[in-house]
Order: sequence, then C-alpha cells, then structure tokens
Amino acid sequence: MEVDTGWKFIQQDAGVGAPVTSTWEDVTIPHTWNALDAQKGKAGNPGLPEGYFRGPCWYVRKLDIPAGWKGKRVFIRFEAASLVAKTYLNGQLLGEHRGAFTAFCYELTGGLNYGGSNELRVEVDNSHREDVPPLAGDFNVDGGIYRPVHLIVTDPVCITPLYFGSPGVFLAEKAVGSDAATVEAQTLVSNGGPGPQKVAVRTQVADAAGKVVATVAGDAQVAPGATSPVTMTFTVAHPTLWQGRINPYLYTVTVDVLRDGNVVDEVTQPLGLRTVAITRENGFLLNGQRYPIHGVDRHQDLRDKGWALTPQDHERDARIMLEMGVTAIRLAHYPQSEYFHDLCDHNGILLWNEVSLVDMIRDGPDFAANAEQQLRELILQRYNHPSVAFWGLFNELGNLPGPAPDALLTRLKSVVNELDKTRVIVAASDKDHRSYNLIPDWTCFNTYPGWYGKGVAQDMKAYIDAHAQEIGKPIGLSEYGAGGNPAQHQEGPPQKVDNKGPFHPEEYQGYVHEVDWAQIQNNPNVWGSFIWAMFDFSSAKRNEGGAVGVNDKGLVTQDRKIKKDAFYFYKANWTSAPMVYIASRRMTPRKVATTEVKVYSNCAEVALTVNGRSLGAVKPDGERICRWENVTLAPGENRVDAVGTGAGERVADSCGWTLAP
Ligand code: GCB
Repeated sequence: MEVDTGWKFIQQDAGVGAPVTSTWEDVTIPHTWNALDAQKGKAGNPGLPEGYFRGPCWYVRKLDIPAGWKGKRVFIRFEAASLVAKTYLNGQLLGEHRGAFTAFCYELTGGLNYGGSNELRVEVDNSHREDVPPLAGDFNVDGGIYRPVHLIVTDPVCITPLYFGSPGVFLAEKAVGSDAATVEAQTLVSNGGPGPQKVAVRTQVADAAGKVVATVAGDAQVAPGATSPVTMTFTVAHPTLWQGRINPYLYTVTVDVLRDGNVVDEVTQPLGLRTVAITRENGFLLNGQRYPIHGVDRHQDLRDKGWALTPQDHERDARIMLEMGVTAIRLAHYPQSEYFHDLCDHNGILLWNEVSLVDMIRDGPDFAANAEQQLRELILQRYNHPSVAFWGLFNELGNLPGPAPDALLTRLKSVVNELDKTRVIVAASDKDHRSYNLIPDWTCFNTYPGWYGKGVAQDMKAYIDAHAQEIGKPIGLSEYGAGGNPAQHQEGPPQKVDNKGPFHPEEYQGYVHEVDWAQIQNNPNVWGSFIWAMFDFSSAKRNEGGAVGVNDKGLVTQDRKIKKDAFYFYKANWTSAPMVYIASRRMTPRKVATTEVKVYSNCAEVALTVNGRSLGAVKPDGERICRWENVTLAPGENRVDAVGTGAGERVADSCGWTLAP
C-alpha cells in the first residue's frame, strides 16, 4: 500500500513536537525541497554556500489504522530519504537511517493506535555529513523523501521486510545453461507472534506466459521474535535465458509462507536466468557470448524536479536510452530507483550499481561502517534484478585529499564477495598507478581527452593502451565525453573550446564523440564503455557553457526536450532500424557560405540535396558518418534534404539553414 499522498512538509527544523500549522505545505511523495533552488546554482543563490538549501526539514503524515488490523503486523518502508532520516511514530523514535539512496523499513505494530489516528513524523536532513558518503561530487545532494513510501500489512508470520530493506527473498543463480538452470532461493521468515511457529515455505517459478515450471517447498520452526532463513534449490529445465536487449526473458518467482496450510504471506520477485563475466580474450560475456556494452552514465535528476522522479519520468528516460541503442547504464554515482531497475529488467538493459564513494573517503569507524551499510543495502535490495551486472566500489577517489582508501576498498570488496559471487566488481578511477586501481576485479577509467587537460580527442587510444598495460588487462571506460549546448554553434572545422568557458558548441561535443568512438569501438583493450552523460544534470557549483548550475555533457538536455547531435551519432552506430540525421541542424543563421554537410546514418547509402540540387550519394564511413565537403549555401533560406536507402527501406531527414553573412 503506497502512502505517497497526504503529507505535510515544512522547510525548517520544526522539531518532533511542533504543531502542524497552516505554514506547513501539502506535498506528495516523491518530494524534494531542492527541485528549483539547486538549478539556480551558486550564481543564483549567493546566500547558500553550496548553491542550494542543505539542512533539516520535517514531514508529517496522519495514519488512520483500522481496528481490524489488530493482530496483524504493520511496517513502513521508505525507498529512500536524503540524506539522513529520523522516523517517529506517535512521538516515539523508530530509528535513524543514514544514507541517501537505499531503502529502510521499520515495524510499527507495537506503537499503533488501532481503530484511530496515528502520526508519522520524519526529520529528513541533507546537511553535509563527515560520516556519511558521498563526501563530495559533481552533483547535488537533494534533500527529501524523494522515492515512494509503502505501508506493509502482514500476518504475525511473514517474509521479513526488515533485513537491510531487502525483499527478504534472495535468488542466487548457481548454474545457468541451456539444459538447466539451478537457483538457490533463500527466504527470511519472521515470527512476530507469541509462540513458536511451524511454517511451510513454497517457491513457485512461472514462465513469461504464467505457466508454473518449478515448485519447491521447505519448512522451518521459527521461535517467537526470531527470523529464520529457509533455503531451497530449484531447477528450471531448458530455460529461456535473459539475453539483454536480444531477449529480456523474465520468469516470476512467487514465495508463499503457509501456516496450517494457509498462505499468510507472499513475495513476488523477477528472475532472469543469465551469467555475466569479463574475459581478457573476449571482453564482456552475457551467457558466455560476447555482448556489446553500449553504455551511458545516468544521474537521478530532471529539470524542475531534481531527484523527485515519477515512474513516468523513469519510463521516459528508459525510452530515450532504448531509442539510442543503449545496452548498459552506469547508475552514477549511487544506487538509483527500484522502479528503474524493473524497467531495465524488462527491457534488457544491464546496470552498473555503485556505492557512493566519490572523490575522497574519511578515516574512522563511522565512515567505514556507513559505507559498508550502504553497500550491503544496495546489494541485498537489488539482488534479484537480472539487469544488475556490475557492483561498483568507487568513483575518482583521490580527487580530494584524504586517507588512502585501500583498506576500506578491500573490506568493501570482501562484503561483495560474501553476498554475491555472480556479478562483476568494478570501479571508476581517474588516477594513474594507484595501488587501489588493482582492488576491483575489472577497473575502469574516466577520461576526457579533448575536453579536460591539454590533449586532444585523438589521445583516447594512447590512454586506453597505457591503462590496459597498467592494470594488465582490458579496461572499461566508465566516463568519456564533452559539454554541449544545443543553442551554441561552431561554424567551420572543429576547434577545442575552454571547458570552463561560456561557449560549449554542440558541434564540438559531437566531434569529440566521433573521434572517441572511433578509438573505442573494436578496441581489444576495452571491454565496455559508458558515455558521460546520457542527460544534462544539475551541479550547483557549475557555471559554464551558457548555463548556470548544469553539467552539460549530456547527449540530451536536462528537460529531455532536445536530443543533441551526439545522441544521433550513437543512434546511427548502435541501432539497426534505418535512420538518417543531419548534424548541425540547429546551426542557423550562419555566416559562412561554404560548409561541410554531415549526416549520421546506419543506411547503406545517403543521398543529399541542397535547395533541390543533388550533391550525390555517400556511403557511411566506419563511424556511420557521411560527409559532403565544400557545399555552398545560397544567401537567405536553404533547404537541406538527406535520404537514406538500403535493404528496401527509405528514410529521410531535412532542415532549413539561413545564410546571413
Ligand atoms: C568525472 C566525474 C563526474 C563528473 C564528470 C565531469 O570524472 O566522475 O562526476 O560529472 O567527470 O563532467 O567533469
């Protein structure tokens, strides 16, 4: 049961006993108080040191609990609250959760007034904390209850929702092949009743058509107040594997808890049977076969909404990425929404999930304990999603001064190995020759040749080769890219721009991606790559490229309205349904009469006409680019038409350019 409506909110440190007056706002979850202020950046919020409000705020929700729930158990589960949340029921503290990105759950049963009104109050505080990662980063830490909240009502005997916020069911794939798949299902059964309980647990697996293909049962004697694991193994004969975007086939696992033969609780989880691995020789393997990682990085962020994304917002993001041919997403730099995981399960997109250790760590038991807690929550909460292929340990440690992270990373790696041996352990480094680069199984690197630093985009290959040599195996590229403002243009040959300056032309971004991709694709030293970034996102400290508070390296604008040229460059490279796209279509009016016309297309051939005059047909090159050099535009309006053909298909694109010398 969702309890997303009916909340009251106040952006001040009201305290647990404060009366809820008319100054409290009505809000709906998902909610953040930073949707608008953060995007004005520091320039627009000179009074706020970080460019947006970070501090304690309060939420209140009345809960009318029916008398008929007496004898049941009641839980409240928050999918996330940023950054630290203290939850009170009828004035009594239930607990404090530290960490902005993972779910937490409390039992309300004993403190409820049945047949009457109750009050839930949550203090949510997104102040910077030295003991809670992330300590830094090129993104905002929005405050609020920004993901759904659920009220869960169960029998005294139930599958516990209290174990690290997880579903209480863990499906571990032991062996997956075309003949059979063997899965170990562990269920945590909790007894909230006064006496010991003998329970049966039944696990049923249904295929995508709903047909039951495996059933197993187990039982347990659970002491009062205790939680017991019930483990059973099932086999699916001749399984249909989850094959990424080729065939994201999902089974459904239903776990029932029975008391005296009656089902008293049920949890349903997705099951996608697949293996993921990386090898030196063949790169990334899905089910033992080479599979392309056409990856992008994504923040949980949207213009005018900040982190408070609705299901429809997640669906639109997934649609845009599917359109471009994305096969993998790095969820940078923290765990993202459960619903987004469901979408990726269903659409066959692989996910990289990372714990939010960004730029630096701190010494001390509190910081380490919290990092470990966030990692355990991440893994246990996302365990059953077939889309999850990678666990990430950090991003760009060493950017800010701090203690050496080796000991902490070694501890976190052992936590991953303890909980899950079926995914690949990765991390994103931007530092050379650090001992900790060798801690993840497959270290990846963030690099921006042609954007940051002195070099040019053509340096990518040398960078890849040097880093593959450093770690002694192929690398992943966890980030690469350039800024691009689709309202700014650069006529003539591409020229490097000042990354901190006000001019980030769309053309230069497209050029960097063309040159980068030429060096990445088919490079045996790269097992996978991720573009920084799929969407522009809020970063209050930035003021560049003609925008305040935005990182503009997205291939799509922060409001999702404009797909920049570079988006179509990848669409041409990563998809096969015929498409054709005229680059620089927004570059109008123009001053220079003689220009190159550039078209991105996956067709066999593209024909160009300008003002009705044919300029001939061209076959796309190795990066799916067609070029017509030295095209002369007429003064005033010009009409440009590109027609792609091949395999009996015909697709067209056109645009208008005004020459106004
Ligand atoms: C990086 C960081 C990422 C930044 C990006 C950038 O290397 O990992 O958080 O947003 O570069 O745009 O500078």
